[in-house]
Amino acid sequence: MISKDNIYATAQDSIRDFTFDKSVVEVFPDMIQRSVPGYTTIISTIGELAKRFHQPGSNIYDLGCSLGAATSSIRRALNTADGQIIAVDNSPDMVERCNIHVSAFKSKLPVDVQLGDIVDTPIENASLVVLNFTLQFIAPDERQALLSKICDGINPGGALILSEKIKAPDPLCDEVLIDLHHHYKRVNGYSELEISQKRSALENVMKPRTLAENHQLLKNAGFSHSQTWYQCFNFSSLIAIKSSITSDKKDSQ
Ligand code: GEK
Repeated sequence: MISKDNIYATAQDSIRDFTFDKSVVEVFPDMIQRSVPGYTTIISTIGELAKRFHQPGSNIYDLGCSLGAATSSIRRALNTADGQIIAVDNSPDMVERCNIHVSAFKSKLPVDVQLGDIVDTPIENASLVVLNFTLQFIAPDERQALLSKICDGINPGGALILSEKIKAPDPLCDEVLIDLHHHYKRVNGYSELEISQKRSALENVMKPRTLAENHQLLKNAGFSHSQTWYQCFNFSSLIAIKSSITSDKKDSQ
């Protein structure tokens, strides 16, 4: 049974910075479903993209895996034992629950769920890396190095799926996107109090950038191709592909 997210339903004297603790883990599937427009579409498309980019014997990384929704989608899509998924999260509560979900899902494709900071996770022999709404929680000045490390660890022809909350470069348009997102949350049953308390809790921990800034980070990292394949309001998902021609990285600089 999915527990309902009512973490911010009652007025709090002071709003603590948002953390992925036990109380969040309990309600996470409901929270992300009611807060992120297109989450279901993005999760199922990650499976489709895994079919396209998986290379036999390679690693697939799910970085900031939470409860393993992207991992499960990939395992549903790839009926193979030839490779493995490495799923990483730095929240011990998430990792503990993710392990339970992974064990309950029967699939040939093995999964190694690791507790760790994705900034320090080695990436090697990767055909697909998934950052599904995780980069936004990494300090802005650490994002370029992380994406460069990911690109270096991806095999030629492999890909990164980068889903992010974004901001619009034009302040008035950004306000429109934020209002549309708040309307989405209201329609999904969140009150004004919940919306505003959650917004305060995320203010210091989630730092969205524009789509153009994210594409630039991908290009600087060495991805020769990138495309926004999904956007609804201020939520987006990008696909970045490492060229199968190894000289491409030098050419694009
Ligand atoms: C999904 N991808 O359902 N290292 C490792 N994990 C981190 C780090 C870090 N430095 N920072 C944050 N996290 C998932 C949803 S949620 C997005 C991802 C959201 C983890 C954090 O613990 C949390 O589990 C996840 O990134 C972000 O497809 O809640 O908006």
